[in-house]
Amino acid sequence: MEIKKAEFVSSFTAESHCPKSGLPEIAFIGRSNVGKSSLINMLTARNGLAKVSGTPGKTQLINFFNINDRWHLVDLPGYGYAKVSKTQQKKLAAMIEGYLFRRSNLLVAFVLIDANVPPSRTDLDFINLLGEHEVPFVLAFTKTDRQKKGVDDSNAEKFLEAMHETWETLPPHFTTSSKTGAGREEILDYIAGILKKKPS
Ligand SMILES: Nc1nc2c(ncn2[C@@H]2O[C@H](COP(=O)(O)OP(=O)(O)OP(=O)(O)O)[C@@H](O)[C@H]2O)c(=O)[nH]1
Ligand SMILES: [Mg+2]
Repeated sequence: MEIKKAEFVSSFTAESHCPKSGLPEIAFIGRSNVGKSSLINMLTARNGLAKVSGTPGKTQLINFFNINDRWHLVDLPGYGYAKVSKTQQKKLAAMIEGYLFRRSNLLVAFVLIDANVPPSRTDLDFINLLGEHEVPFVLAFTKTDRQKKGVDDSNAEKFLEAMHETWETLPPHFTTSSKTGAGREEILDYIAGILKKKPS
C-alpha cells in the first residue's frame, strides 16, 4: 500500500467521542514506551506525525489519523506504566478498553511487544483480555535493531510459546524496527489485504 495521505484528525478521551465516519480503523496498542508512535511514523513515512518520547506515558489520548481518506489509524495510550498514579492508570485502562471492546469499525489491533525483553505477564494478560472480548489482533515485535544476536533474538519465539499455553492458534506476527524500517512492507501489505476484504 502506498501512503499518499496521512493526517492527524484529532484526539479523543473516550470511544463515544470518536468519529462516526464509519471508516475502518486499525489500532496500535502496547505497553508504554514500546514504540507505538515511532512505528506509526515509520509506517506512514512521516516523522513527527505521532509524538515520540523517551519518557513513557506520552500518548494519553485516543489519537486518530486519516490515511488515504480510506481508513483511520488509531494510536492508543500505553498500558502498564507503573509511574502514573493509580487513578490515572484506571482512567487510561478504561479509555483503552472502552475503545477496543466497543468499537464496531475496528478491523484489527496491532499489539506491540518489545523484542528485547522476555515475555511479560502484563502483555500476556492484556492479550488474554483481548481474546475474552473477541477483539481481533495481530502482534508486532518492536525495536529489533537493538537485539543482540543470540541473546535477545529468541524473545519473540518465547513469547509465542508462552501464548501457546492458552491459545490454540497463534495470530499473525511481524518483526519491526522503526529505525531500519524493517517490517514496513509486510505490515502495509497485511493492512491492504484486510481493507480489501471489507467493502468501503
Ligand atoms: N532503537 C529503537 N528505538 C526505538 C524504536 N521505536 C521506538 N524507539 C524509542 O523508544 C522510545 C519510545 O518510543 P515511542 O514511539 O514514543 O513509544 P510509545 O509506545 O508511543 O510510548 P508512549 O506513547 O509513551 O506509551 C523512544 O525513545 C524511541 O526513540 C525502534 O524501532 N528502535
Ligand atoms: Mg506514543
